[in-house]
Amino acid sequence: MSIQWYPGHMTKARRLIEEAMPKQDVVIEVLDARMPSASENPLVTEIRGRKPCVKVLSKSDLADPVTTKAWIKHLEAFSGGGPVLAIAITQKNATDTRTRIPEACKRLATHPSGPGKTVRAMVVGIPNVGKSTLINTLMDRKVAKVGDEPAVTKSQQLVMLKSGMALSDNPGILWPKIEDADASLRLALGGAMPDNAIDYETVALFGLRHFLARHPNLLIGRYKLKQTPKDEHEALDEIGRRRGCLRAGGVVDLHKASDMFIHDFRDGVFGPVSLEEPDDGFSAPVTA
Ligand SMILES: Nc1nc2c(ncn2[C@@H]2O[C@H](COP(=O)(O)OP(=O)(O)OP(=O)(O)O)[C@@H](O)[C@H]2O)c(=O)[nH]1
Ligand SMILES: [Mg+2]
Repeated sequence: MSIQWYPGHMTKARRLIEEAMPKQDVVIEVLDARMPSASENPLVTEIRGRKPCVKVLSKSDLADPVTTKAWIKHLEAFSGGGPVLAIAITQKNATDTRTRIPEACKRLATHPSGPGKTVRAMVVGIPNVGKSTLINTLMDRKVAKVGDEPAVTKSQQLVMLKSGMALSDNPGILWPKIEDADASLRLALGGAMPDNAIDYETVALFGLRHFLARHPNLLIGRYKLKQTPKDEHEALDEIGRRRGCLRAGGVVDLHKASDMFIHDFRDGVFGPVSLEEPDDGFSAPVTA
C-alpha cells in the first residue's frame, strides 16, 4: 500500500506554481540526491512543459557519490520536456552552489525575459528537500525559513540575486496519488512526509530491507549486530534490543526502534547511502 499526503495548502501551492510558470525562463527542480526518481514530482514535469530545467540533486552529502554521478548523466539524457542540466549540491559547499546554479540557469535561459534581461527562475520540488536552503545559500544570508520537517515554506517568496537573477521559493508539493508504493516509502523514509502521515514501522521495515539487500555491513557496523539478520523483522527486533528500545518484560518497542533507525538514516549516520540507482528500472511517474 502506498503512503499518501496531500494537504490543502499543496493545492494552492500548485496553482501558484502553474500561474507563475509562463513568466519563468528556467525551472529549478530540487530533487533528493538519495532518491532522484522518487523525488521527481510528475506534477512539476507536467506544469513545466518544455521550459528549460536545472535538476538540482540536493543533500548530495547523504548520497553515494558514484551513484549521484550516474544519476546526473541519466537525468540529462532521459528527462522529457525541454533541455535539462543536472547538478549535485550540498549545503556543506556553499561556494560551489553559488557558482554552479546561477551559471547553469544563465546557460539554459537563452532569452532572459525579466526587466533588464534578468533571468527568472522558480525553485520547486517535493517538501523538505532543501529548496529554501538553496535560496539562502544563493542569497548568502537567511531570507527563507528552513526546518527539518516538511511544509516549512507556506507561501511563494521572490528574491533578487546580486548576479541579476530573480528567484522564487515555493512550498514543497507532492501529488495526490503516488502510484508506486516503494517510491512513497522512499519519500517517507527520506522525510518528505510528516511523522503523523506515516507508519514508522512500515517505513523502517522497508528501509531495513533495502539495507539488508545492499548494505548489510553498514547495519551490522552501526548497531554492532553479531550476525546478518535473516530478514527486516529480525533486523528491527535485534536493533531494538541492542539499543535498549524495550518495554516492560523485555519486549522490543518496535515503534521506538523504527523511530531510531529512520532518524539515523535521515541524519546520515550510515555514511552516504543512495536508495535508488538509475538502472533499477523505474516506471515513469504517474499523476492522478
Ligand atoms: N544533509 C543535508 N541537509 C540539508 C541540505 N540542504 C538542506 N538540508 C536540510 O534539509 C532540511 C529541509 O531544508 P529546507 O530548505 O527547509 O527544505 P524545503 O525544500 O524548503 O522544505 P519545505 O519548505 O518544507 O518544502 C533542513 O533541515 C536543512 O538543513 C544538504 O545539502 N545536506
Ligand atoms: Mg522551504
